Amino acid sequence: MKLYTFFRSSAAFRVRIALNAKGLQYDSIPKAFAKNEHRAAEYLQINPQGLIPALDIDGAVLSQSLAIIEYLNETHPTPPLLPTDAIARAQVRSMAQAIACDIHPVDNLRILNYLKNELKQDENVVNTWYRHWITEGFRGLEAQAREHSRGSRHLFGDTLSIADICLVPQMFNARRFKTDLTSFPTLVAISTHLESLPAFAAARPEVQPDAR
Ligand SMILES: N[C@@H](CCC(=O)N[C@@H](CS)C(=O)NCC(=O)O)C(=O)O
Repeated sequence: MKLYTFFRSSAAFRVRIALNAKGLQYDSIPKAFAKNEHRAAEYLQINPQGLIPALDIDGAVLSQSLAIIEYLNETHPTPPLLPTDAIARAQVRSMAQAIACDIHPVDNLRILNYLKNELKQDENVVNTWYRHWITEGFRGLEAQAREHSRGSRHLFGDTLSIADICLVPQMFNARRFKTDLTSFPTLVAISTHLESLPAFAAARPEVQPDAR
């Protein structure tokens, strides 16, 4: 398998965690955002959405991190990343999507670039925007975590899920942009535990080959 990735891409970070959790080997093909390699014609032929990540499985290319992770989960069921109970499964997806569909898209690089370059907003405004949407999203997620987490080690119950896989990269971004996390002690505790697990540690941006 070939993963089109960028060390700081949080959507690629999610897929790296899932691949590691499933014990799957893959080759990293970095695409540098600073050089706009994710918008180059060569990459658009691979992933017409022009976003990172994409996963090439023997010539079949998948895009969208949650679609990729669900594919990996279906084809490599151990360890499971979704509960068997349908209600629980929907609750896990709700938490994963609160991050992947509500927080992450409005803080994406192309949005920040549009604010900066087209709307002429300065760095202070852009960073305030960034933190605002994390804070908004984390507020609801903290309440869901308090309800569903058992022991503040995972977002749902006491096993790994796609919600955990979305949380750690988002927490990484929150810290990078110096978001005040004092209102989110459950999320911080869960993320701290998850970050200590080998699958998460090996997926961290700073240890990726293209980070050096
Ligand atoms: N919903 C997509 C989001 C993918 C995405 O936005 N990736 C970011 C990096 S985390 C990207 O490629 N950004 C490039 C840009 O905004 O120009 C997914 O989950 O895969």
